[in-house]
Parts: sequence; structure tokens; C-alpha cells
Amino acid sequence: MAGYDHRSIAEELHEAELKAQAVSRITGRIPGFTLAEGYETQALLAELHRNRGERIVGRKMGMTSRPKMLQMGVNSPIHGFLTDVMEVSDGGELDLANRIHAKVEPEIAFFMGKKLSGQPSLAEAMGAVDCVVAALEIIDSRFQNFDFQLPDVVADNCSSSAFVLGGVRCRPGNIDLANLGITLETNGRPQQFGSSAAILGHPGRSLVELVKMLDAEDKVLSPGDLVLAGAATAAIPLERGSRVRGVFGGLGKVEMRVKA
Ligand code: 0L1
Ligand code: MG
Repeated sequence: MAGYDHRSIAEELHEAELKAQAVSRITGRIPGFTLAEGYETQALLAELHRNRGERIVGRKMGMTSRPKMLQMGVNSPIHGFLTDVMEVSDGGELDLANRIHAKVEPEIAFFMGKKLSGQPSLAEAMGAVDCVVAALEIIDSRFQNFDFQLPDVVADNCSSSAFVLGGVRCRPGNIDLANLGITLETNGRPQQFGSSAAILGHPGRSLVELVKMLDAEDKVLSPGDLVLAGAATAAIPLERGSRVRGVFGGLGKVEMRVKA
């Protein structure tokens, strides 16, 4: 490929993350940059994270709500990887000094109990889940002003930055995920109201779509893997010194503080 290679793009995105300095979108510089190249670049980015000693602990889904899909003109979600260093403990502190323009969104998370592969039904996917957990995802696009097209955001690991998991681990059979009410609060005030139904109608469908996409790459989900299924509300920008809390009907709450 004349003029650029995927490794140098992955290195540029990794450096943008490490230095918390945004870069311009790749498709603005390389108009032919495709979605497949975005995933190829993401795999190289994952390798750079592993080379720093990080452990891949699971996957995250993005673009799982109709409004986000319409906004990007796509009809399928995207996926990225999660590493152990991205986890902030429940009630713990997030430092914006290491981030560019971070936002937070409430998500449903799954821990897998069994291997899941191929083209599962919703029932088969949920049958492979060990437990469901309330989560917050912190996204921080490495592109200036969150200005990207789909291949860019995929290369940039779907804007992944950090995540927080709540303390309640619920068996999937003990909760109705079809319409779970979710509120995102800052400093004790509700900012966003949503429902688990915003995640492809049911967060389990996000799991199904993830496994189908992984199958196309000859990959599977394994027991112990974490999956962030997608956002239940719009993401909101984080501010220094604020307290953020997600309240999930039946799944308890999950919270974090932003360093002042
Ligand atoms: O988690 C997400 O849905 C993020 C996907 C990427 C889009 C964004 O950064 O808003
Ligand atoms: Mg998300």
C-alpha cells in the first residue's frame, strides 16, 4: 500500500492515547481507508497494548443503538478490545490528565460462563453468560472533536478508554434485560434516562452480533471473558471533580469519581 502502513497508524493512535493528544482522522488523510483496514489496525493496536504488559480481558461493542447507527449511516455494530489496565474499581477515581475529552455512558456487561461461537440464537447466547453486571464505559476518541468515520473509530479501538463494573453479579435467569431502566447521574443529579432496550432491543442481541463478527475472524468468546454490550443512553462529557453514578433497576449501581 503506497504511502502508509497499518502498523504506523496503530503506533500513531497508541501514542495519541499515551500522550493524550488528539490526531486528525485517518480517512481524512487516506480516503480509501476501509473498515477491514480499521480492524487490521485495531489488531496491531492490541499487540502494542500487550507489548506494554496489558492483558486482554474481553470485548466491547459500540454503535449498538439506532440513533448512533443512523448518525454513522451503518446498520451493524462494531467491536473493540478491553484490557485489565482499563478497569477502574467501583467507587474509584479516574484521572482526566491522561485523557483527551473523555465521556461516560452506562452499559450492561456480561461475564461469560461458557465458550460461545458461531451463529448463536439469543437464548443460546444468554445461556452461555455466567453473570450480568452494571457498568460505566469511559470513551475517549483519539480523534480531534470525536470527528471520525467508521474505519477510523474501529482502528482507534472504538474509542475505548476505561470501564467500571458494579458490585452486583446477577445470573441472567434472575433479571429481565428486555427493558431495564437505567439512570446516569452526576453529582447526585439525573442526567440521562435510558433502557437496556436501547442496546439492539436487548443487550443479549449485542452478544449475538459480537459472536457472529468474531466467527467471521475465526474467533470465539471463552469462559471468563468480559463483554460490554453497548450504551443505554447518550454519553456525557466528564468534568474534573464530579461524581458519576449509574443506577440500574435490579442490577444495583456503579460509580466513580473524577479527579479534581
Ligand atoms: O462505546 C461506544 O459506543 C463508542 C463507539 C465509538 C463511537 C464514539 O466514540 O462515540
Ligand atoms: Mg460504549
